[in-house]
Amino acid sequence: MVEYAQVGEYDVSLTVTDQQGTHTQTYANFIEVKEPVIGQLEASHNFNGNANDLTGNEWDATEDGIVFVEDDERGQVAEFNATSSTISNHPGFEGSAARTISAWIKTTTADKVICAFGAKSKTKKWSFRLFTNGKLRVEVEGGYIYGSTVLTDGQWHHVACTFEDDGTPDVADVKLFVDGQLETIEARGSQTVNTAASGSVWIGKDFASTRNFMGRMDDFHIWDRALSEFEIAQLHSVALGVEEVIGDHIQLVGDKKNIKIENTGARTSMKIFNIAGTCLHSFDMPSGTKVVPFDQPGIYIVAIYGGKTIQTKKILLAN
Ligand SMILES: [Ca+2]
Ligand SMILES: [Ca+2]
Repeated sequence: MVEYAQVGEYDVSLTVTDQQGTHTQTYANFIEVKEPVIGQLEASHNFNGNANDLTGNEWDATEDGIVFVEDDERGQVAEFNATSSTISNHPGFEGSAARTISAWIKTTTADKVICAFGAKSKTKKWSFRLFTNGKLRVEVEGGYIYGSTVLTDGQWHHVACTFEDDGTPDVADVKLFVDGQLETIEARGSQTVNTAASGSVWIGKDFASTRNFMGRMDDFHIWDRALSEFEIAQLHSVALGVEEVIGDHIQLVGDKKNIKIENTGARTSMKIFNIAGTCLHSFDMPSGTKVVPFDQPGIYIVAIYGGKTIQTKKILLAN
């Protein structure tokens, strides 16, 4: 394995020698070493009995009429009744700042809002919602983009929008995701993204009083960068918790910047990845307890290798 101490581009040379002589071919800038991608999870609301932010960033939300109920599939979730909402202390994003919003939703009612911030004037709004046709939509006032999957089927769906300034920040650049997959875009109406400062993020409402969310919501996340398709797929595919059991013998507990692993079974091997898929730790785990430290809070994926099977769990670490 070759290790690079610094980010940058590196040439690769290949030298072949035989009886005829030696030939070297060099490929310029063949390897690009990038900064590791870090999961900048800004706010995380699991709605387990309250709307507090679990990241430790203290973006707790004010509950305005929502209730917390036990859902058969997802445990404790928030229930919205079309007049309720939640107002996060998170200030949202200004201008063309990168962003990702993700959540689980379950609803039968179209034309409702998942989250919004900014101001109701051209280019200044950010409303992430279900359009009148039940499809996932982002609009900025004067421009929009929407997907092709109807989400008002009364089933749980993972939804996300990501945005990154490509030099010409436009709502047409937004990526939408349903159940971990990039959405096929059905329609877009171009408009600049220049979100106004609003000081808070509304969860379950925007500037139209008829659009308060109706249904259930869980695991609402705000990230200060555009997550990749791979990361969104990870968010969707693996359940998230601060305590998880893997198989009969492995217990994981997320405790601030540590994951504590308890193994009451035989030796096994484990890997821990960040949400971008970079392997951060790889080790054999004998029977006993091990505490694995991390530099920062975020979502980490723990994989246990036993024979031909791999089991994975996602652990949220708070500040
Ligand atoms: Ca929950
Ligand atoms: Ca653009």
